Amino acid sequence: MRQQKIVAFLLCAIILAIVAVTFVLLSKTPANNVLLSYTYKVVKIYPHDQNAFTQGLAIEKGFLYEGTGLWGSSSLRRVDLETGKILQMRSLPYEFFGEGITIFGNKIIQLTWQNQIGFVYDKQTFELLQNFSYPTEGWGITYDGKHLIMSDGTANLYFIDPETFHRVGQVEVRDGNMSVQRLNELEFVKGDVYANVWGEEKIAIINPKTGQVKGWIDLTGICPQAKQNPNSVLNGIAYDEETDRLFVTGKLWPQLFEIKIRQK
Ligand SMILES: [Ca+2]
Repeated sequence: MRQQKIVAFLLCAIILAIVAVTFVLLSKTPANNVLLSYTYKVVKIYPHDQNAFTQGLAIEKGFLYEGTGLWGSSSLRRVDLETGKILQMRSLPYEFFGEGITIFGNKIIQLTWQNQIGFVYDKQTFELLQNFSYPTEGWGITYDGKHLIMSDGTANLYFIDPETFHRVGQVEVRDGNMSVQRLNELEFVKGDVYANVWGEEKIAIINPKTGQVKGWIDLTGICPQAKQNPNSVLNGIAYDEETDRLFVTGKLWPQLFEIKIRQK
């Protein structure tokens, strides 16, 4: 009888220990998260205008669309992917510092940095169709098929109705419990938002529903020819849904890269 009690006591102790260890492990693991690390393989290198201060990048039917920044040299461009040749360009007035761009149907949307004004253009002619305003800075923008998704240099992503330009939601982007600041150029890729983080050679892969970072793409050293200029940083992601190709470039980079990502 005494032996049975000891065995029962030991069993209870073991079960309690297992429960306690499981609880500790779970409490240290961010919600539903296995953070994935990716590296890259360059598939092809294309020429890129090394005077383009790239702030927004998109691709459709083999044409690159690029928004550039700086006062006095901000522009919207249609670029031939293979040659890097500028096929069409619209310059912004001097007082506007261009930021992210995205394609929405037969329109192109372009943000400005501190002007709090976005521009809507006809995709073919680059004719200015309308302006809209927003209450923060403008950094990156992409389109998920339903909403425009915008960054403003903080850890927030804002969801915007593409017809009314009203904000209809926002999420804070977090890596585990840490908020991820300085979100910059964006791209919607197969249900996720890819985001450049300003000043870093890595891209966050974000679940736009929760804001949780699912993984990081480490692009360290991808452009050895980048100018020795602190402003010449990775910024520009374009995904071609039709051909499942991913492109990246940077501000003032002489090259644009088609990459495949793979888990480390
Ligand atoms: Ca983009």
